[in-house]
Amino acid sequence: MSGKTTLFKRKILEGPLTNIVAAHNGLGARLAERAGFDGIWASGFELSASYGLPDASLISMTQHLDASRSMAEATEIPIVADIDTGYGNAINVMHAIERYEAAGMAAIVMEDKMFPKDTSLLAGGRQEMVRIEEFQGKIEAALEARRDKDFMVIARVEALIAGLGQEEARLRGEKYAQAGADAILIHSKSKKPDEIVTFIKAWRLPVPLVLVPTSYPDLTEADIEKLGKVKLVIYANQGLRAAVTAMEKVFAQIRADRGIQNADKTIVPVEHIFDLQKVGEMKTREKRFLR
Ligand code: SPV
Ligand code: MG
Repeated sequence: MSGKTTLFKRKILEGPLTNIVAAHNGLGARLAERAGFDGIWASGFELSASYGLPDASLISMTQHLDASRSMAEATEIPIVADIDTGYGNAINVMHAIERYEAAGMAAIVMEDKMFPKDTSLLAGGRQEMVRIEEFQGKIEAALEARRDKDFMVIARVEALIAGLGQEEARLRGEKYAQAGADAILIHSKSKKPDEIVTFIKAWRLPVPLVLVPTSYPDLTEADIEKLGKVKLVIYANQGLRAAVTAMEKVFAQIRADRGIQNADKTIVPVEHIFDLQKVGEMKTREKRFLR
């Protein structure tokens, strides 16, 4: 159906390291595309934060699906949807896969935590894992539900996040790969890349790995390429954090100045936003069709 899924899968399996960046709406997705990223991470963390909510299964599947769809509609590049735990059991997963595939996603990532989940990077977060067999069933359900075999099902291992150690993480990664996952995302909240590097070195299966280096930002793409085996890197929240950095600064300036006289010079003009909204395209249409 979609050449996008095939091209994306081939790029991940055969190409050099693929990079994607998080967004949670059409505007952010368009900025990511214009910046030259290979794709977009439809982040549950970012979307939850945009509602002012914790990333703890509080937003619904349809809320996340709508946001993901709006990003797919606003861009040409592939979207990898973060479907958290799959919104329940294997039956919920099948429903989610059908909907996300129909919404034009190129891939999904599903994590092996219990529903409702808690966010991964929170110190002292509630990290409860599902049984390996249960998650294998969820992966198999996802594979069965997809119509396009190139729509990637990426399984996310949270064992390091839950403090269960390398053995458990490796076992889970292998079991999920055996269940048919197209790639394995290994997540870590360690401030140094050591535990991720240990995992990568011990990884023996031909299934590619995926990293989210939020908590170990010193590991660059060049470093990751040298390690091999990792085919996708996800920058999971830098856009949101950049927006918060900028908004806090500008809002403080406006309050301090009791006006926008200084802040205005530090922000993009409205014409820049018009351009991001593709107002020009609309105007061309107006000329042709408004009579
Ligand atoms: C997200 O961006 O929603 C993620 C990555 O799943 S993390 O926040 O590190 O769990
Ligand atoms: Mg998430």
